[in-house]
Amino acid sequence: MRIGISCYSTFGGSGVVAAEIGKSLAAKGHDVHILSSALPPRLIGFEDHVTFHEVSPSPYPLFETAPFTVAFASVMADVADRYHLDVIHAHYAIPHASAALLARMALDDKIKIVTTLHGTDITVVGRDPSYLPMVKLAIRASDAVTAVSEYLRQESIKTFGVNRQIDVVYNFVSLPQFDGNTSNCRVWLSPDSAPVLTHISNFRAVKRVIDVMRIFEAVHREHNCKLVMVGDGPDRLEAETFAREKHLEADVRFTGKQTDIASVLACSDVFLLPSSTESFGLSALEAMSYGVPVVASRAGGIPEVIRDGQDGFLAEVGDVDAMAEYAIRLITNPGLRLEMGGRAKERALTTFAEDPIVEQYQSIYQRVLGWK
Ligand code: GMT
Repeated sequence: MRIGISCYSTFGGSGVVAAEIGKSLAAKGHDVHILSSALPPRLIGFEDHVTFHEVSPSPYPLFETAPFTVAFASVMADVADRYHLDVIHAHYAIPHASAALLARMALDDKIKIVTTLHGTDITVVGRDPSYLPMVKLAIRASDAVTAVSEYLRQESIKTFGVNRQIDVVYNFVSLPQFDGNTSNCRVWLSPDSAPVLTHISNFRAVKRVIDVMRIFEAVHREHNCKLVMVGDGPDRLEAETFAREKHLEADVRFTGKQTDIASVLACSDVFLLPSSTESFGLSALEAMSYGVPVVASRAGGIPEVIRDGQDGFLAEVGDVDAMAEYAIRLITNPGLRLEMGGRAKERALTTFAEDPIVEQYQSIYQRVLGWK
């Protein structure tokens, strides 16, 4: 098949998943074209059968902001026409699904559209009146729609009054298994071999990074430990200020955006994800794949990924005391941490393994094309 994949070039979930799906499909021999405003971080390195197309709207004095959706639709239509694409897979409804519908019109409906809903395109920004009608249209008019969790599928139906099939296709983990010597990165992260707590996100409000800091403050009050904060975003400055004001700086490391999260996760002891909502929580799954137990909020799709008490611990959103208690239980019980981490890794590498999930997408493409 000849497949177009549109996504954000983010370090965060939907851009990661889209790029990894593209690489996996290309490895199966499909012709994959990835469209984004910049090269997605996971697309570094040459991948046979993958072509990247940058979407860069031209400015014009009349435009207050360049019409990104129109520019995206134009590139989609042009690439689909020139490379005879069979299907466009739009990741994150805004604006990729709307752009894909425009491109399909430009191509006289000679292409199929699959839209994957990732999270805040439904639960946060998608509800905003300035986007809601177009998200609703995208769900209704796409040839197939998938959601990354059963939670998100139900939220989509509830929020948009959708009465069409929405397939649940989970995210998968596709990080290299760390074969390095973890003692090296431990020296970097924790010279005194103190336990390492880790958080990775885009530091936006939904991630509740100040709860991460408060959890660490509570644990650190009783036990020597380190906190590694990977990523960047609007709440990073507040988190750094918290560390300074609470005199935690010596034991907290803000790395900024990182492509090599394998090294950090391979040397982590507990992963913290206290988000107010997560349709899935890809960062937690990636931690699990390195045998790192997760302390997270019982929100959104997280309970579909982390089995409470088996792969980690879940607490109510905002319950920092409970999350700190769980983190302390894990860092003071190496046996528990190893046992939970082992179950977490087993679950990550089987239930959320790449091949079966990519084959689900492949099957959906064939279904909408009438090829099966
Ligand atoms: O919606 C966002 O905050 C961004 C989005 C992304 O592009 O990272 O995250 C969503 O998609 C990820 C990949 O499917 C999921 O793992 C995240 O849970 C989801 N974020 C939220 O639902 C808040």
